[in-house]
Amino acid sequence: MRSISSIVAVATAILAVGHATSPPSTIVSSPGQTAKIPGWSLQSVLHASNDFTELSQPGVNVANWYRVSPRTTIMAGLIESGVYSDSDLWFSDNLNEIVDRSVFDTPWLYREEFTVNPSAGQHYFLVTHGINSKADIWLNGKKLTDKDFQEGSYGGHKYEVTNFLQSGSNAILIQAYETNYLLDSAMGFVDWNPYPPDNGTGVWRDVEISQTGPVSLAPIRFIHDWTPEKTSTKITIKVNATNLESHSIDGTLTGKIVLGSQRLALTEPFTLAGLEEKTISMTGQLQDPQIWWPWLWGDQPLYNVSVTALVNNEISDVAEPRRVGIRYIQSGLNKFGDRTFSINGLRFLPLGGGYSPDMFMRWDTEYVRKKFELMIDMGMNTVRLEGKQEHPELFELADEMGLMIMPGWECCDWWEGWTYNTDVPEYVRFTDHDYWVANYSMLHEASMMQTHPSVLAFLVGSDYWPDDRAASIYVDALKTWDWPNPIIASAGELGYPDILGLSGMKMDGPYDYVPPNYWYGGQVGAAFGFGSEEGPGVGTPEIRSLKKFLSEGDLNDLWTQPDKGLFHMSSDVSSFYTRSIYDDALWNRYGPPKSLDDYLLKAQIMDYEATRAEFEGFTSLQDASRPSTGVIYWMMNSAWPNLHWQLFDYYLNPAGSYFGSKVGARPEHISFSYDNGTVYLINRLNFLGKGESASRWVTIDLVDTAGKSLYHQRLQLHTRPNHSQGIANIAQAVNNIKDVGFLRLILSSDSKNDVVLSRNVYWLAPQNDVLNWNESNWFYTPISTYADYSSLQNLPGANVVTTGNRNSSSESTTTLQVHLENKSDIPAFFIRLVLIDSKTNDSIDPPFWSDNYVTLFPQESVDLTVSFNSSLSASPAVEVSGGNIEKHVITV
Ligand SMILES: *[C@@H]1O[C@H](CO)[C@@H](O)[C@H](O)[C@H]1NC(C)=O
Ligand SMILES: *[C@@H]1O[C@H](CO)[C@@H](O)[C@H](O)[C@H]1NC(C)=O
Ligand SMILES: *[C@@H]1O[C@H](CO)[C@@H](O)[C@H](O)[C@H]1NC(C)=O
Ligand SMILES: *[C@@H]1O[C@H](CO)[C@@H](O)[C@H](O)[C@H]1NC(C)=O
Ligand SMILES: *[C@@H]1O[C@H](CO)[C@@H](O)[C@H](O)[C@H]1NC(C)=O
Ligand SMILES: *[C@@H]1O[C@H](CO)[C@@H](O)[C@H](O)[C@H]1NC(C)=O
Ligand SMILES: *[C@@H]1O[C@H](CO)[C@@H](O)[C@H](O)[C@H]1NC(C)=O
Ligand SMILES: *[C@@H]1O[C@H](CO)[C@@H](O)[C@H](O)[C@H]1NC(C)=O
Ligand SMILES: CC(=O)N[C@H]1CO[C@H](CO)[C@@H](O)[C@@H]1O
Repeated sequence: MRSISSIVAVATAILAVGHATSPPSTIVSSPGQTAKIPGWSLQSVLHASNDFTELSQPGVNVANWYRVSPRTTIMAGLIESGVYSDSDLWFSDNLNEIVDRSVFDTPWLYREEFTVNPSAGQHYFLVTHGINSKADIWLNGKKLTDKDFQEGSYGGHKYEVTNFLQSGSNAILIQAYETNYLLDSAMGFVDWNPYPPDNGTGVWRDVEISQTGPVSLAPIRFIHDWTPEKTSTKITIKVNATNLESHSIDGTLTGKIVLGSQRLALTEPFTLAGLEEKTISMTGQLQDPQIWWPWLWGDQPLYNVSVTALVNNEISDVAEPRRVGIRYIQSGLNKFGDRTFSINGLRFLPLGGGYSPDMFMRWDTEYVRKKFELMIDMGMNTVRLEGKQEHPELFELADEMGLMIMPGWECCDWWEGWTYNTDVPEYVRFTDHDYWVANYSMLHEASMMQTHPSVLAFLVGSDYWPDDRAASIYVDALKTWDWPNPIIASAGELGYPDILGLSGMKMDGPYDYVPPNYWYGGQVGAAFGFGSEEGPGVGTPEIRSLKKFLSEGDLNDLWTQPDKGLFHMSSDVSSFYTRSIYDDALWNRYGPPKSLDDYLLKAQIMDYEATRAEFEGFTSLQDASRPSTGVIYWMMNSAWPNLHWQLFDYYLNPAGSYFGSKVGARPEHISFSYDNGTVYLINRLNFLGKGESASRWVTIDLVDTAGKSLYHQRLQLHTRPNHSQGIANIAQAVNNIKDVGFLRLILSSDSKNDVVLSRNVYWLAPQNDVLNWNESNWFYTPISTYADYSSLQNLPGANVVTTGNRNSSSESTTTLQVHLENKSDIPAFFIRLVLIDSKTNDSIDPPFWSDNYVTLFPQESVDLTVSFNSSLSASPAVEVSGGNIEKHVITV
């Protein structure tokens, strides 16, 4: 530890230099301004002075501390500073090996200096939005708050600091205390992945400084009374204003709501008694409001809202600018007690995935934008956040892109410390203080989310429901913020608080492998009701991604040690540390792998059919006698390079699970029920004339492995928006399959099949997998007899001619067209196309394929397109490989 006297000596020298250069600019300089602390110096208490009075004064030399970005957990800061690198940390089991964990058992310090020039009548605030897991904050040698108040990942507070500041340099010092997921209000990873070595400790969200006049404003609340069919809506903006002076103050609140030429100006005079806080409302009428829709159904018009408090005709404060959307959400339980949603009066079937942040909570707007683009490309419409609410930008992205967000609290740790929760240790129980933290967390997150049209509902519990005391705290906090959306007790149905009632959401698994016919089985997690988190446990990355994080030994284990615990699966305390259940199915259904390549091909085939069946199950049965009402795939993506529970990998490469989902979630689609041979016509579009129907043609073909036709049928029929209907049953034809048959369903809008809306190919065995439903547990249903697809290994080779050309290029996006032609009389099975850079042989991620992992019938040809960000490669190529074709590369 360095001595204080040397710190002071160096500091003096630095100040002297400071005087010689131009004075630093002020962080805020007029009322209504808010600025983020632009970065931090970061150090462990083990390597810093313990005299915080001194350390939190301006001028201290912290040149040998780490210099990090404004939102940075300790691990994120150490990576940013080059102590660790992603590629090293992620490789093999390095995360367990190379990190010095001893430094995370004690607090860390975040320090920064900023300049203000306060004068009389001005007020200054320090605003936090959550620090992991709790913190003391010092300003200019004085303690502002301590860890019993500034507590929780979502504990945001606004501190008046006027009396702490001085003209010129000011210093802020934050001591962030180590996080224990079971005892602290934080963001745990449960069984998702190994825990970050620092448990996410640190200043993970922004810290801001704001300046106001005598009256300050809180964030706004946006309320409207629009319901479908109304051509005009009442708009109300509410905001809490606080008089910071001890005498009464008169002022005016002004608001502007702007979208293109639509503009609503609001104004409201106010009087505040000394030190009074009160809600001020402004109301106006908006003619012909532009309505916000989920992406599949319409546009996402967003109105800019700005609100200013004027005192003596001068700006006293400006509320944080927000963009709002006008839409109408309803939710309830149907007669089976299943959760339903409608948006703008239309039945809404949530199809989505569970979101994971980066393991070190690093926020990258462009990375998340790409995740959302991939979701939309797959046909998904909903993102579930289980306890990882990230930042306002996530909601802004969703607002702009038309994705619905289902935020909520997390399971299995502090957040569910209820007396009846037997899944956490008995010492994990809410104290009075924990209820207090929960209240502040809910208030803060409500303030962040209230204005966002993308928010579908808030889940105040995950596996367990909050007890009555916590439930009423959450509900009151949400109501305080005029929460306009459904509030749901939990993501499961173990129990519920009276104030909220049943959730109507099931959490019965699966989380591990189940075969495609599972989803039609009418039991446990099958496609009926609302599945809040479920999936067949798949998501195997392709080889180029695997090589980035697995050693030769790990890669070898993957196909030779099917029961081995693997570091890149879930955490080692979970039921998902091995791939045993999945591998059993792979070995039995597709035959023992002969090589890593063979294993990965079979894994992609399994992943594809598994995710396709889940989404087809939930979409085809939306009008069944007990309808499916929504499903959240477990999980959409991973916190780190992972081997399962994802629809695209950490590097944004899509593989089998992605393209299976993309087919299964097509808005207009034709699908096959593995269970009883029904062919379904699926329509999730709501706009096709709202209830009108349109003419469609369906072509059904079944061939054997030699390409010989076993069945052919052509139907003309009508599709109805927002409906799924059984249109044929081909169970008898499927019974004629000897070893494996190929079923192709084509849906087109014209008699010549020129406009194909959906093309969908299945490989089918004579016997389905047999599920042992009675042995179902919370994470899967065992298979007692496996379907036999092993003859797919012996398909004769098919001759597929592949050509590519550059379809279009712009500065931002390049689109390639790939033509595939099967010149053979036999099917060409499971052709996977990988977009690569021809110079580096790396994959170009993310690629947006119109379709991929396709199976071609004899003599069939298809045209596919792929688009990617032009900056990623100037020399793209496509690697072609698959079931029964030779691997080759075509340059484009
Ligand atoms: C992280 O939290 C777990 C409890 O979930 C605890 O056992 C562990 O000690 C914590 N790690 C640190 C560095 O505090
Ligand atoms: C709305 O605000 C954004 C910035 O938040 C700005 O880019 C945009 O031009 C504004 N739109 C209108 C219609 O004022
Ligand atoms: C606004 O102020 C009133 C009066 O102090 C208070 O009851 C209410 O909880 C505040 N609302 C918000 C959203 O902070
Ligand atoms: C939650 O916090 C708000 C704001 O401080 C307060 O008005 C309310 O009484 C608190 N609720 C409970 C149950 O403590
Ligand atoms: C097939 O199963 C669905 C439910 O999954 C059922 O509605 C339908 O009647 C069944 N059809 C036949 C022909 O058994
Ligand atoms: C969508 O289908 C449901 C169930 O059949 C029906 O209640 C609803 O009115 C339909 N909505 C539209 C817009 O067709
Ligand atoms: C499953 O359990 C039910 C109810 O206990 C029983 O009726 C049925 O025979 C069982 N099925 C099998 C295959 O064991
Ligand atoms: C690009 O591909 C699309 C879809 O196949 C096609 O309609 C379009 O004509 C192609 N454009 C060019 C320039 O080749
Ligand atoms: C290599 C191969 O399978 N070639 C076949 C391609 O398709 C044509 C047309 O069916 C056959 O004649 C070839 O034998």
